[in-house]
Amino acid sequence: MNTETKLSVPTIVCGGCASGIKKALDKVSGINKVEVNVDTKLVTVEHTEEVSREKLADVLDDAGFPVE
Ligand SMILES: [Cu+2]
Repeated sequence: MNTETKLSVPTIVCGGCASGIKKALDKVSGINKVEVNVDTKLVTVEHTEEVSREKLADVLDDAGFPVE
């Protein structure tokens, strides 16, 4: 089963941020799709139910993009 989680990341300002976020989340197993919207500063992640919102927030935090 796939779940979708949206995370608000205020520090996203450009495409470089977007690819940094995608790169960081790519390393996490159970993630199927990552969309980063630079305008709305929203990260949309499609993932299995084993991946928690906390896990996603931790990964983004470690990559330098704290979740609001
Ligand atoms: Cu950037």
